[in-house]
Amino acid sequence: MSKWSNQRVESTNIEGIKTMDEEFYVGKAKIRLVQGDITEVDTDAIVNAANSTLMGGGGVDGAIHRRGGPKILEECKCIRATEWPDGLPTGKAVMTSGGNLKANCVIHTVGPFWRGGTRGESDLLAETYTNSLKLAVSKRLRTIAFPSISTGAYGYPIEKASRIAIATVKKSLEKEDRLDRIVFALFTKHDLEIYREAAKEIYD
Ligand code: AR6
Repeated sequence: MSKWSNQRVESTNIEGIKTMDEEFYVGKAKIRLVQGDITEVDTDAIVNAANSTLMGGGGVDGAIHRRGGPKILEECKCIRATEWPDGLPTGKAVMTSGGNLKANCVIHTVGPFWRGGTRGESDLLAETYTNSLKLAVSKRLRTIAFPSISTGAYGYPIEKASRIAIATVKKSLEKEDRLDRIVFALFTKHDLEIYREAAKEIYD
């Protein structure tokens, strides 16, 4: 049986601002909702909200390649040349090293572009989380950080996306107990609040 409990813990975010982050548990796995830049997170892997070219872009993708350096792009090119010559399909996930990042690895996944919700977007978004977690487990990683996939340039409404993100991670952790810590690194206070509400709704 998985246990879900939560507590607020005081911490200092990247701007040095004291915030009350939220912590939740599914079994032994800790889920933290934090506000900040995912490139600062020191989990084993951080997840990149990439596009199917794997050649970089704006938002989280741009930040990860900037901070991580050229090694990540080189490895992405190699993946394109070998595994995915036509591009990484939406919902799938691949891994590179973390270059100069604190995280050892980057898991690149492609979220769905929001087209009104009738083109299978919710299932595809859920797949990005399950495939990223499966990949992390298959590589024996213990800790992973997610951004809010698809809710920037891809326009997925964050109220809907946050519920899918939280519910999918919970479901995966209930099946699979080899992960110790999952972090949601939300860029703005507003995004963090929305994820908090989603978590409360799903688990309370
Ligand atoms: N750390 C954490 N979250 C961030 C960061 C960061 N450094 N930067 C932005 N966000 P987006 P998408 C938030 O656009 O919607 C790229 O060009 C941001 O506020 O990064 O999946 C790719 O190459 C938002 O809430 O990803 C693709 O072409 C969330 O991360 C396309 O954008 C996701 O925004 C993918 O779009």
